Amino acid sequence: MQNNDKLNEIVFQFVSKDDKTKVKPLGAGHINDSFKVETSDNEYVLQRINHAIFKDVPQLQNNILRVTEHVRKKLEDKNVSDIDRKVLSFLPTHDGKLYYKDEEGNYWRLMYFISDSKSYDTINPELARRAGLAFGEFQKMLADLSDGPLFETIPNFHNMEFRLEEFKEAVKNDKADRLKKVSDLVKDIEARAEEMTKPERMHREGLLPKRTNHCDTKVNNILFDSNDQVLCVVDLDTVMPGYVLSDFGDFMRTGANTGEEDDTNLDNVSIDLDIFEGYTKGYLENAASFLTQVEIDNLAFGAKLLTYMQTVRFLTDYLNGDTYYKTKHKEHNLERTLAQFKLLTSMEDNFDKMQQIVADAAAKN
Ligand code: GN1
Ligand code: MG
Repeated sequence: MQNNDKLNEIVFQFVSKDDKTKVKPLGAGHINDSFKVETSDNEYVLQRINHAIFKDVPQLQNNILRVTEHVRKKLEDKNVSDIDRKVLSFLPTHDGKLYYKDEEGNYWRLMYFISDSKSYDTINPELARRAGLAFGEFQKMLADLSDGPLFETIPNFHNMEFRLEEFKEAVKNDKADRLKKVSDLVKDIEARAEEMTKPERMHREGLLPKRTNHCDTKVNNILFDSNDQVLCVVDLDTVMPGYVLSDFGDFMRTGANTGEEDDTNLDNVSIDLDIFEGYTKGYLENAASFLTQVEIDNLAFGAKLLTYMQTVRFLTDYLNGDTYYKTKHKEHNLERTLAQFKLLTSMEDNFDKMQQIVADAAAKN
């Protein structure tokens, strides 16, 4: 971890030198490192961008600039109040760049901290409905982004065929000598591969469009104000073309889980149908107008898919010896895998109900 002098020096690439700067760690992301920065007159979030994962930082930051400027313009056109708390804004460096590259080759960025905001890891159905409205609105606002599609910051990010290729490679190489511990799970994953690669086939057949998606719609990527009204959608690294069922599904994977993402007590883990319903209602209220029937029919499937995908991604990383996700201990990726797989089986058991909830909500819009 960087020491404070070093972090201050990085902050001063973006703002003028200040004796009162305080920097402390922030958040629980699995990829980037985040810090809260307080100066005499402002609060910021400083992030070290993981460039082993986001390989083209200039393009990544350019995407984020396009997205935030577009959203800001939409909010201005609607005369929304308090816009600075409703869309992120990033500071350029003194020489006008959207990131700073230090001597060690690390990439950094600085954005304003959204004041009096909070995020939740566990929510209730009403907050889920508000989150659904927010992510629906987010997709809607970005539907007419000018200058063509966004850059794919991680190629094939939510492409299940690609994720299975990576997984097969990891099984074949068994780099960390862990395969023998997980051979049953490997079979469980293989048994579902055909079903889970359906979106890619549908896309090739012209049945499923790509739209500008958030691609990391975790429940804690929504900021609420002190009255529990949604302020802002954050974590824009992966905003890029994708299937809407992915964004819908990733929220359910995180927000509609009665347990934790890495819960070691699997009895805690199951699909919360009330949260599922709350989010679905909110989401469709804003999104039904631009979705096709095929997209709507596949939303509930998206919840299974993203949970399966995360199972595969955690297990792949476990087999590779923990090279992608930050881990707290050496079995962490396996614990995450097992919890995600348990959630998947709970969704499978409740799939008819999930489909019915989507159909009922769609009928009202
Ligand atoms: C990562 O860093 P974080 O928590 O925002 C990952 C997501 C996964 C998630 C698993 C770039 O997101 O795709 O769904 O962990 N982001 C990247 O919780 O891989
Ligand atoms: Mg993220």
